[in-house]
Amino acid sequence: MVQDIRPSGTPFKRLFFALPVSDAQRRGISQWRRGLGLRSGKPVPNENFHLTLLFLGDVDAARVPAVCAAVDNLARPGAPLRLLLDQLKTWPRANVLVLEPQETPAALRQLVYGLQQALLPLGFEEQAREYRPHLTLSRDFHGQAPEAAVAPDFHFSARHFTLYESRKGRYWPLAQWPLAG
Ligand code: 2AM
Repeated sequence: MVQDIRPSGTPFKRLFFALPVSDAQRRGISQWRRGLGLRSGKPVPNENFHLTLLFLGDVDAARVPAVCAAVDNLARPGAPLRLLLDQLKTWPRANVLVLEPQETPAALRQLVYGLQQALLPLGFEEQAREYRPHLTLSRDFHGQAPEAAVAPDFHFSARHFTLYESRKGRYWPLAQWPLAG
């Protein structure tokens, strides 16, 4: 398998935890996005839609099993995570166009907090920024969010969360954990 290699010769992977998006929902969001007629930015490919929980960045490949083991013992919400993506926003500093929920479920905050805490002993630092659930629609986006003719109203539900590797513009699931049961 082709590996990304540090100058020191150590293989690494670019990793993040996220809630996956179902195929049906990808199609729905992509179709709705087409209706926005975006003129700025690079649209995120449908197959890459996700809701980031925690971005880890470049991690030595040999540490992936330890990352997974740390997460194995995490307290889970005990039920699917549901949220309503009903806000179209720009994040001007990150230059992204995103879908956000108006309300962030407490169980989602707890999951993200739990992930951060579980990974502290492995040397991953706590995130300085406040967690904001979002689904990125477009990157390198400049200007204001367009007026949507049809207001966003995506009822999102996740039964598990996933550790992804970002490689060559695609996201590859490495491991997943159920949220309930
Ligand atoms: P995303 O657009 O794929 O979700 C590293 O900064 C990555 O973490 C960003 O590319 C973004 O990935 C995600 N991110 C940035 N700010 C965030 C925030 N406040 N809450 C959650 N995820 C964030």
